[in-house]
Amino acid sequence: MRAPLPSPRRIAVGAGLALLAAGLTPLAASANPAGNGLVISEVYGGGGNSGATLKNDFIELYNPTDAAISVAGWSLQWRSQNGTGAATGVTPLTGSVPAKGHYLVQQSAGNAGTTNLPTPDATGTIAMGGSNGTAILSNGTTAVDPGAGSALANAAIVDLVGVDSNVWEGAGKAPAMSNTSSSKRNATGADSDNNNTDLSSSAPTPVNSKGEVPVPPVLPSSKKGLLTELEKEPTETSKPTGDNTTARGRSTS
Ligand SMILES: [Ca+2]
Ligand SMILES: [Ca+2]
Repeated sequence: MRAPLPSPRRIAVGAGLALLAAGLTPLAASANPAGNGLVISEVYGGGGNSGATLKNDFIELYNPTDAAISVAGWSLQWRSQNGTGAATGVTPLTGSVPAKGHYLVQQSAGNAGTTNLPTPDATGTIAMGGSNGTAILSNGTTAVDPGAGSALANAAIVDLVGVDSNVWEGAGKAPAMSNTSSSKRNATGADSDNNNTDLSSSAPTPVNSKGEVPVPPVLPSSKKGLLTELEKEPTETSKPTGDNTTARGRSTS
């Protein structure tokens, strides 16, 4: 009668180990391979750096579902490449991410760059690393400590992207960014919880919740022809003359 008892126990233990091996699926708030929750779709820390087109850093979210998802009370957080302990930057979020749509969180600006981001959905002041660091989407506003290595079992983390950083999801970190490249998902919204295969680096493509993208400023060099002649000639000839006249007028009187 005692012989059959160990068998079910062994099966239960075996099942538990299998779940552990599978990445603790029932406990993992950040596990979203089913495409049923928000993901961090893009991370860019080179904004305003030398050679950058965009003036600001940003983090972009994507909603792969058919219904809007509220982010009220949530936050986007940042920890540097070799950081330990809690995230050092926390940007509270408001509003919601539209169905099959994006949500743009603007971060700090640098001295270079020519183009503004489209109107952001939330704005923070985090100076993100230009080539590396960790972005965390949290379901609260308390700074999260993502630990080190794979961070798949933290209930406060909805999604995490470790860009050449000391913490990541699953099998490895996402490759480094640069002043002209962001870390973004290879397929829209696709999240297997492995940063190393889910994301790669290419030119930044920020999109806000209205679907708007950056609009480059109109530079004088692009206005060739009649418009330039009409605008430039009167300005160039009248300005020195005006200045001289004013200077002479003042010195005379
Ligand atoms: Ca994930
Ligand atoms: Ca994008």
